[in-house]
Amino acid sequence: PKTQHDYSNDKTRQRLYHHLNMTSRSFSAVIQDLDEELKDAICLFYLVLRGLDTIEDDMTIDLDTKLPYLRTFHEIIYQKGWTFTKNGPNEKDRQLLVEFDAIIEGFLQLKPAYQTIIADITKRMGNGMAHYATAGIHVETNADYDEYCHYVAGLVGLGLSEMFSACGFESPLVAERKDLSNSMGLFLQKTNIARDYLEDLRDNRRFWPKEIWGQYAETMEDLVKPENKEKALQCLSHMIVNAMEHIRDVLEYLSMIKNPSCFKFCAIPQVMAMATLNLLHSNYKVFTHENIKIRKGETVWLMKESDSMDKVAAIFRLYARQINNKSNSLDPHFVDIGVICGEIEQIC
Ligand code: PS7
Ligand code: MN
Ligand code: MN
Ligand code: MN
Ligand code: MN
Ligand code: MN
Repeated sequence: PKTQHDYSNDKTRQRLYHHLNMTSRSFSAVIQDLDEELKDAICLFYLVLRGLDTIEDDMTIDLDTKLPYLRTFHEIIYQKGWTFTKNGPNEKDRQLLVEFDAIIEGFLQLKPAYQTIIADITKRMGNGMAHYATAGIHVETNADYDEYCHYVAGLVGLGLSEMFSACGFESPLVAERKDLSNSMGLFLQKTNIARDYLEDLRDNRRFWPKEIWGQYAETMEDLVKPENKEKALQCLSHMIVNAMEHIRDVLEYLSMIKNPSCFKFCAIPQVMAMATLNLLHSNYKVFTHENIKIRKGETVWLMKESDSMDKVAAIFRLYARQINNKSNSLDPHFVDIGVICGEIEQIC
């Protein structure tokens, strides 16, 4: 409970949570349920990175303009009054950047320890994004794929773990396990990249590594050709196995988290990713429809159930079984998927 009532501060907060609601479907609720000590810091962490990602995603900004913004975004967040109006009118989160002075104002009111964590992660993410946005540089190998996902999502896991340990809600061990924190982000990002095949390709963005798709087609866009349907589904299974490799780490990380509000915040996006992988597996819609999503009712159920390790483990087991049941025995990844799904049932 607040002891002081500062109305100007309330107005700043109101604007922040307005932007959070406008820019995130899934994160808005879980962030607002965090304990007071972390809520504003994580809300601002989200909004700063959402601003950075909006610049990365905007394919209407030429590279000579985009790359310097990405590389200096960690300095921009200290510049009171800064706004950005150069991005394309159709960019989904344009308004966040147009009113970015509100985010900066909130950021500057955070405890310095949280500001430092956010600025450090923003610097590393922005430079990583700039590297992969550079003309002629693409995600080619599986190592590139892990590196790109580390920049855009693994680093978020590292920063969040530092916040959990810094505020005393979690043991210092959580921040020390950078490997597990990284996997928390990679599992989410790889699921997102598998799902967004068509959307990203339409925007001329290619995140599926050539080391994987090259085993199934001559070019990445060839996967959508009807005559390549079987190969496309095999390639998709390969991407799903690659993502599922992070589940062991995800479950180990979640079993370290003791604070109930941190636990739900961490667990909900992970169970939603697992439900999404189940929806994607053997589903040709990945190559024909954009924006495949789990049902609203399923999301509501997952958000309600994800409040203990036992229940989260049960959810992972449930989807592992469904994924395994859907596998086609002629798929070259039939055995790999069976092994990982079997392992999930063992661990939990
Ligand atoms: C600070 C909560 C909990 C230890 C904006 C949460 C976009 C998958 O690419 O819109 O637009 O299709 O679905 C989130 C680890 C990051 C990783 C990354 C910041 C979990 C900028 C989420 C989120 C670490 C780069 C989803 C990474 O966006 O995708 C905070 C622990 C932002 C987390 C992006 C993707 C997030 C993502 P897209 P989405
Ligand atoms: Mn992006
Ligand atoms: Mn994005
Ligand atoms: Mn995406
Ligand atoms: Mn999205
Ligand atoms: Mn798009």
